[in-house]
Amino acid sequence: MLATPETRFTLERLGWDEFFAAAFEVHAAEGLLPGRVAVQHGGVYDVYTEIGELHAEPSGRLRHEATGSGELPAAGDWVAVEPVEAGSRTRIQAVLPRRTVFSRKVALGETEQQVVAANVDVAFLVSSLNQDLNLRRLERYLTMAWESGAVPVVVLSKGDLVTDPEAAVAEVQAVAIGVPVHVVSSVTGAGLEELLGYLRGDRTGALLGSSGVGKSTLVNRLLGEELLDVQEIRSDGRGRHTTTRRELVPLPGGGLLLDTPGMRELQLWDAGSGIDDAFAEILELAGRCRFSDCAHETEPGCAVHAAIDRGALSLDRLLSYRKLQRELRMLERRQDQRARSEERKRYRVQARSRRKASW
Ligand SMILES: Nc1nc2c(ncn2[C@@H]2O[C@H](COP(=O)(O)OP(=O)(O)OP(=O)(O)O)[C@@H](O)[C@H]2O)c(=O)[nH]1
Ligand SMILES: [Mg+2]
Ligand SMILES: [Zn+2]
Repeated sequence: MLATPETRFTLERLGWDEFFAAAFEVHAAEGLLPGRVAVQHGGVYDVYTEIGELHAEPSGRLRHEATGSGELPAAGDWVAVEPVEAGSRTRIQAVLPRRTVFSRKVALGETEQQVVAANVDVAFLVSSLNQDLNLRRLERYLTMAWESGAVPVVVLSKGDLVTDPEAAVAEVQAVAIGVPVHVVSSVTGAGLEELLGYLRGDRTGALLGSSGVGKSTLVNRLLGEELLDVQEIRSDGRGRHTTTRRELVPLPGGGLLLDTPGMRELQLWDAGSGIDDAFAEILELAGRCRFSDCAHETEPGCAVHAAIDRGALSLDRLLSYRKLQRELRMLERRQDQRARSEERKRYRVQARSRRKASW
């Protein structure tokens, strides 16, 4: 069911809980309304609220004080808006702290954060079974998912196109250690119930993966007949409904799915511990190397290389780990530089408002 101004959802149905309620208290005191961002298009946001769906723009202050696009609202964010009539335009005054955030770097060589999905509980990492499964790309997604704070689940899509997915599942399991792997098909419906299981209790799942792997088809399928209605002639004969684009959609049976556009390049953003989770077995092996500062190159007594020699670890995986590590170190250095220039910007903004206040 798509939200229209007449469609209202309770906050709980949208994933609201004590964490957000506590963060919202100060805004409630200002008479603001909580809402959750369904999608952003050209600087305007569609926001689900208890009074219906609103169109909102960030207030001048919010825009002004944001030090980067990462601080502006994104799909999945909880925001504080000025209360207005349902269906009309309003302003977003604040973005509530994010419980989880899936970010990437905007493009190679830049240090701008792009928030792909906010407040996601479960990150469905989708790869299609009919194309070449790219394990290295999956490792990248896993690193980002762990870093986001969401729980990763691997989804192998288009199961109807392969007769024996078992080999692919085994390959994936070897790099997605401890992560559930599901084979699904939007054509036959196989495996879809299992995915819904992760969203019980109105949790939010995001679909992440390359273009064409079937993310949007999966959302449509899980939305069921209600969405198909949208593409049919309206009963009052006034022509077609225009299908409104949404990224975050409440599912009929509970829970929400956040569809993301396919990403051509997935540059890491956070230089945190996600990589340690994604490559936990390498870290574990490293703990058994003779030298505590072993670089796993040519050192004697290297447990990582011993594991490669006996076939317990693939060399490709070690190389992939190194590549991501290098990328993160480089990013960290750039972010440090950027942090310093942001500090200066903040200082200027504060100095300006102090001047204003003294007028
Ligand atoms: N055989 C088969 N085809 C599928 C399945 N799911 C999706 N497709 C087809 O795959 C193509 C791409 O599907 P989309 O859902 O648009 O893929 P997407 O991941 O949303 O792509 P982007 O929006 O570009 O990121 C379409 O032609 C779908 O019909 C499936 O389970 N089986
Ligand atoms: Mg899509
Ligand atoms: Zn070593």
